Amino acid sequence: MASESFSVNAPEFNQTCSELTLRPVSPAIGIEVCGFDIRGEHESSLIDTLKEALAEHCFLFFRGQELTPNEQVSFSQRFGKLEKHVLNDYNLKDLPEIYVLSNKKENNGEPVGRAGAGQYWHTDLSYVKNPSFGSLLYAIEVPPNKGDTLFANMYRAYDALSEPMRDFFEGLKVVHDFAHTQRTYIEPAGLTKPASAEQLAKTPPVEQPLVRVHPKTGRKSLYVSPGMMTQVVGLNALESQAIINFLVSHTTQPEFVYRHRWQKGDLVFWDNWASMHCALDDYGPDDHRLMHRTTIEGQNVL
Ligand SMILES: O=C(O)CCC(=O)C(=O)O
Repeated sequence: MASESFSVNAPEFNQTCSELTLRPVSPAIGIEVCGFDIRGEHESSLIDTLKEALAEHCFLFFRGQELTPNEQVSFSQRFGKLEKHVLNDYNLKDLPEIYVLSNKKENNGEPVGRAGAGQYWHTDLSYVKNPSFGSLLYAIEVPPNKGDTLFANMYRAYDALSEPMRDFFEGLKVVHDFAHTQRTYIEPAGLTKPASAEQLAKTPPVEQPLVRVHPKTGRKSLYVSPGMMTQVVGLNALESQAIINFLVSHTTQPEFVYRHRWQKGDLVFWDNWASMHCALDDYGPDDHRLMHRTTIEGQNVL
């Protein structure tokens, strides 16, 4: 069969919609919101519908968007107050709510954004006391057929546990530490400059519950961020590492995971409380990738 006859995405992903349509992206996670222009004036009832779909399915995506940074910020603010990322060198100077992820360089050699971000399983800002509720990532430039992102559904991961394991996990806390991420992933990769002492001082280790109840759905999920977790509180080092290893292998099972193949103009919105994600490191310096992220605070939302 000629290769032209293959279609990578399910055909319905590429069909436009004459009216607003919400349709599942995969059995694991996600809803595609089709027939929706982010730039429009949106009734609160419509925003509420999106909030509900997000809380239930952990991941929304909107294809074919054409957004300025201000338009992305305005839409994101309909869901809550925005964070300014602690790695502030990568926030847009005149609009610091936009955090730039990119492997591109300016003519003077300065990075356009943060290279190699999130190339390990994590959920955003799990290393702060009130972790972010959601993040929106907008694809401005993507290398063809590379640089996909994996998303995993942590409700499903919780639901699949046996009763004794759920009982054991209930009430456990885990230490999440941004400095650990820097030491383990960022510094060895050498793609971006390490966080400064001042930035690390703003992000001391925090304890997070291993099982979270989502305030909107009332459902339990595993709150797991492997790139940031260092210690299960109250367990000895061997026990703690065994539990962390188990959590990584359990939560990343294929049936909980969807792989997003980016197209320019995609806006993806994920719920950080009930999902985690991992950007794939399968492209080189000449495969240009440029994304803008907005991040919603974890307080006073929903
Ligand atoms: O670049 C990506 O695909 C994901 C980046 C990421 O992990 C993040 O923004 O938290």
